Amino acid sequence: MTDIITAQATAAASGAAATEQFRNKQRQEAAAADTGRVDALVTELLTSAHDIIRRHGLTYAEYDALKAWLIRVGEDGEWPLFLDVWVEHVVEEVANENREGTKGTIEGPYYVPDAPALPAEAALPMREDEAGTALLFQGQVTGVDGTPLPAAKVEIWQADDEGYYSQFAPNLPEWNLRGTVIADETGHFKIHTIQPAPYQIPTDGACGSLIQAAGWHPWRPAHLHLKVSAPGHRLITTQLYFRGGEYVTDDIASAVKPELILDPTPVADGTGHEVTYDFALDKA
Ligand code: MBD
Ligand code: FE
Repeated sequence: MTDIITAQATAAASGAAATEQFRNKQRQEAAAADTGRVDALVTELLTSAHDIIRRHGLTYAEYDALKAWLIRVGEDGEWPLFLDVWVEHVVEEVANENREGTKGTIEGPYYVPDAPALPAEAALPMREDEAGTALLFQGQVTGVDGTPLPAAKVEIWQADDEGYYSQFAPNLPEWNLRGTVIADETGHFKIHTIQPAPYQIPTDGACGSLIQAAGWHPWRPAHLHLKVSAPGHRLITTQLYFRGGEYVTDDIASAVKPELILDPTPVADGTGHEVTYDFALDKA
């Protein structure tokens, strides 16, 4: 993916990698052509800002603090993080409001396309001594009518036991805990991985400063990220959470939905947990 070397676990290092990753994505180019929509959206956004300034009597000190902070968001490469944590959940809500199948939620800043292809039963790429409780994540991909979808694709990416994502934190193998699992002829998959840790927004960058200044907490609950797709069907981008886990009811990114909470159970031989979650895809 990126030639930015994330030598340190800093906000600026992960921000630079996330910014570079976003630049590789082409989705934004069609939108800029529609003058009327740009006019309406930006005018309303600015009008809302003007209204907030009047209602709260914004001071010059606050205006300058805002300016300084916005400059720092860019310097730290934290626009992808800021937008995905505090804005994307509403974009997702609008984009998926008419879907019938599995609920979607935000993609976030740490997806990398083209993770290594893996067979229907596989372990995610991980270090030999990968820390964390083993997790067997299995299920079936079907249409909304229950029809099994052969050779469905289950792209999965997740943080490790310390809450770090490969390619966005230092000293991790390139594809650690990332894979593209090809389900079998009945849409079934069986993924051997580890339980991810909750994710802490970097505290040393602009987003961390905002969180501290506003008296918020910097955490997302532990989660698995997924993109599930099959020929003739709509790809779903979603995340799965763990019932009872820290921050499940208080996600800084507002991205938890009740339908997306897993109930893993201990495996009989004591080697970890297992959980089954089935995906239903809408027709394209
Ligand atoms: C994450 O891991 C994440 O999923 C989101 C949405 C934002 C920041 C970090
Ligand atoms: Fe995440």
